[in-house]
Amino acid sequence: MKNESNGRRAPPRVDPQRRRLLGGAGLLALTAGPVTSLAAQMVDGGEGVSFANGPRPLVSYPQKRPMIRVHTRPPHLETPFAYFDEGPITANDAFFVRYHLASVPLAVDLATYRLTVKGVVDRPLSLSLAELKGLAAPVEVIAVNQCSGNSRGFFAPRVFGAQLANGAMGNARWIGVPLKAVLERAGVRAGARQVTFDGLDQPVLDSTPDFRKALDIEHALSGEPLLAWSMNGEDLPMLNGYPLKLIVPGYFGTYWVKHLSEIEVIDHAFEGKDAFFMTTGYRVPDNDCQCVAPGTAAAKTRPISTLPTRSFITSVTNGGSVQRRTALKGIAFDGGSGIRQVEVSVDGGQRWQDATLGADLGRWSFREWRLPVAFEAAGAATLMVRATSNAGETQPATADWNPAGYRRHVVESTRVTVA
Ligand SMILES: Nc1nc2c(c(=O)[nH]1)N[C@H]1C(S)=C(S)[C@@H](COP(=O)(O)O)O[C@H]1N2
Ligand SMILES: [Mo]
Repeated sequence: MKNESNGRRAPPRVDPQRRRLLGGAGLLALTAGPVTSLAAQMVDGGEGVSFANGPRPLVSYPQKRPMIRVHTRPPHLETPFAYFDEGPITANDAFFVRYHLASVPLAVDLATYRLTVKGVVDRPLSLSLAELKGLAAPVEVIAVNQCSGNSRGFFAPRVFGAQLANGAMGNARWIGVPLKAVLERAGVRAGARQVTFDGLDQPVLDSTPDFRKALDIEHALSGEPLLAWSMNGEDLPMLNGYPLKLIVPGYFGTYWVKHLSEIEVIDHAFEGKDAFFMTTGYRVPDNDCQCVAPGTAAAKTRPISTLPTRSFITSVTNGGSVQRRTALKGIAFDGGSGIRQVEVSVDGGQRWQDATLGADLGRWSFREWRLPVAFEAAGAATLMVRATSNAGETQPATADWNPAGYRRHVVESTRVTVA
């Protein structure tokens, strides 16, 4: 993208009366005009040509600015990277969208919507959204939702799956009630082992597994997971899980079940056809690095869990240009210890300088960083950024590999031209 301000152009506006109701036609509509011209600019800037599949078009969906189309059925939208330079909170209309099942809710009627809680509990519950909101004092958390496959398109050798760049992540302020409070109201019985979560979206064919996730009972009762109805001070956008979403701070987005409608406490490890996204999908090699030699399979796997430490430059993207003296800016995050240090190199990794960290929005949040830099000469330069968490975890210089293309966390390089 040539100009940062282009990223804010022509956000598709939604008629407020349709906020909770996405017409089928609207959902599938690809608009011409501003979106198309913005797409042309993105291709110029390099973001659209990162992958062998060629340029990735921008599309318009209700409640969203132009987003990168990964696929349409079900909707899978990536955030254009330039949007991350607006600050450490990702706007609702810029937040990425991921679904697995083609039958996604286009409307939810709060008059009939219920969250049910069942299984090995003393008192099964059926709660309206209003009843849920009144069940306990609301809590607020700022946390990163990142897809396991974020940045998969950069894996070498390439792997199957959506060829994502770095925009399948976002950071928002969530308000809801602790999952723990809801489970305690239902009364978890002795012998409970896991808690499963299901949303309103459905497979089209009976033979397709439903999208359901499970957390261990200790994690579910830890006080960290939240049942949230508010995102950055507004109702959740429909495509991000209206009216209720499970927030699992520090964990990959796959656990953050959208349109949450059913919670079941079970006395065994989740299994069966509808456990597919726990027992087959979203698994990583069961070893310390969660990685294997490129091209090989893991002997043993386990469910993916927490976010590794990552950092990005947001003020300039790959293929962009910078002045001889410029202020670099970006974001860093980890799986919940918080960011201790961010280092930046403007000479391809030979020398590193400490960046200044921005406001601390909590240990689950993006942490902004800034650094004024001076280049010795005009021409090509490689910028790098490396974060270290409070837990002492830093980013590797070379990428590790796993067959599903999950958890990319290598030090990223941004190639720029110094004017
Ligand atoms: N109901 C439902 N919830 C879901 C999914 C889904 O397919 N259905 N996908 C999960 C995955 S893999 C991700 S990465 C996040 C994406 O959240 P978002 O679409 O709000 O950005 O939603 C999660 N929750
Ligand atoms: Mo995901």
